[in-house]
Amino acid sequence: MKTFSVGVSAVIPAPRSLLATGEGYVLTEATTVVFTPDDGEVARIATEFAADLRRWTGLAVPVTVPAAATGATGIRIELLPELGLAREGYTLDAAPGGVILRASTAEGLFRGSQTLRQICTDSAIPGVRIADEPRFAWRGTMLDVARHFFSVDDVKRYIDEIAYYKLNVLHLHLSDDQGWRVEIAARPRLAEVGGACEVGGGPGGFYTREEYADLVAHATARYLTVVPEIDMPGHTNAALVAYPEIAPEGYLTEHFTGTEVGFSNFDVANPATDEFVDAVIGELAAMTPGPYLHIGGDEVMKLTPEEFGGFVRRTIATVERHGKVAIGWDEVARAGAPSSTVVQFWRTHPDQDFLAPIREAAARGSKIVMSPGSRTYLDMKYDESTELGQDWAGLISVRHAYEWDPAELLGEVPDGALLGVEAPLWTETVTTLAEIEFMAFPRLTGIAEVGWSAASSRDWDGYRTRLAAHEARWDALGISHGAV
Ligand code: TNX
Repeated sequence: MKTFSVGVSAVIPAPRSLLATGEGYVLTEATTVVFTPDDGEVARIATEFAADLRRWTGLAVPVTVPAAATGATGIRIELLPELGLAREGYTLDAAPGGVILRASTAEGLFRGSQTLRQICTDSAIPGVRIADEPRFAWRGTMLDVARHFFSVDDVKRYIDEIAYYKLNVLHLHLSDDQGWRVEIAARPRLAEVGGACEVGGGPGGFYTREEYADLVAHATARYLTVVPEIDMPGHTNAALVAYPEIAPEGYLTEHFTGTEVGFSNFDVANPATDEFVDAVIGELAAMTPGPYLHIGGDEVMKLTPEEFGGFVRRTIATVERHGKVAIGWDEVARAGAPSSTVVQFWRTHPDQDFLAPIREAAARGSKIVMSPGSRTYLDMKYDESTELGQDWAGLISVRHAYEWDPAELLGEVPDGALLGVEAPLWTETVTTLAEIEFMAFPRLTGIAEVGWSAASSRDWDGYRTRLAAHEARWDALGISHGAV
């Protein structure tokens, strides 16, 4: 993607500290990108940044390691573990004599290189001193590829767009009533049959194992962890159409193109269901380099609490047996999920009835991801005039998505229990990449800042001013977006 400067005073998410120092580093034909040490990841980050700069400025921007770069002038990218910066932290200094980006991990360098991309103009890198690190470890977005299917290329482009805002988790909702979206070799009918449907009756689709691996690699290269979700035991109509033997007795197995929820579930008393779950989770775990596997668990309406709880606990044990950490929608907190399970809060805000079990889970040791429907749901309409989207969790203006605090909402929990924030985009009404972008930007930008920036630094008026520069960039790059 082409670089487009938003200016030194418009970085989103706002850095921990940023001091504009005036005169900056002027880009010339002599400008080089120098990286150290001579390490594969550092080289890749330096090379990609230089390529971006080249596209943007038309300058040659050679990339070298220091030994080869005698007399080189320009941009230094330095991995210095001994600095002891936070995992994703970095420092950035730009002055007439040159630019230095430093971090203690390659991930920190990558995050810092996004700041550099934001502030760099076609002729200079403005004078600045930045010291930055995130507030929360989990800054995510979820894309529902089940209600409508999106191609690998579309998802890759979206990944590029969100990495620019230092998001680090892409949660893929890979299965629902309308479609199953990833090939599982041990259960081939899931993708072949379960994948051939979507909301509204379109053809659907699925990612082959190779395509899924390609998608994950694209995300990993941008330091985004892919968290795959297989939603169980409800939201499972597509799986049941493919494998009717694990449906409850009398269940009518037919493709579903509507948008109602709560009508489907596995036959949780059938041993074949546990075998099915083990096969799916085992294969998906082996295909997924990240530590997490999402088991869904939401909106199960036809099972008793005992049936639901038993299934959830067995499924979490299966996830753990395959070496992953389980995460589930907040219903799992009431189902006796062990403290190793991450709980994702999704209810409207503030709903104390739903928050109490989340706080109790946190008190028992579970980590919490906050996705309050009334703040983070990117499928909610901006206002009454928004054509796309729903409104069951309320209307969510750009300001409303920005002006809230996850710690304040969650309330008293042990230190470290709040892992971070995630903005889900359900796609019942969303059918194209342009529509994804329209619903995500600029609300997801605000969630990125909620997750990254210090609570004390957040202020709507300042944020809104910074956002204007990003809107201009989206317009220049053809990224669609809502209005502030
Ligand atoms: C609720 S939030 C759901 C999804 C829908 C969404 C629409 C959650 C865990 N479940 O199945 O797509 O509302 O906004």
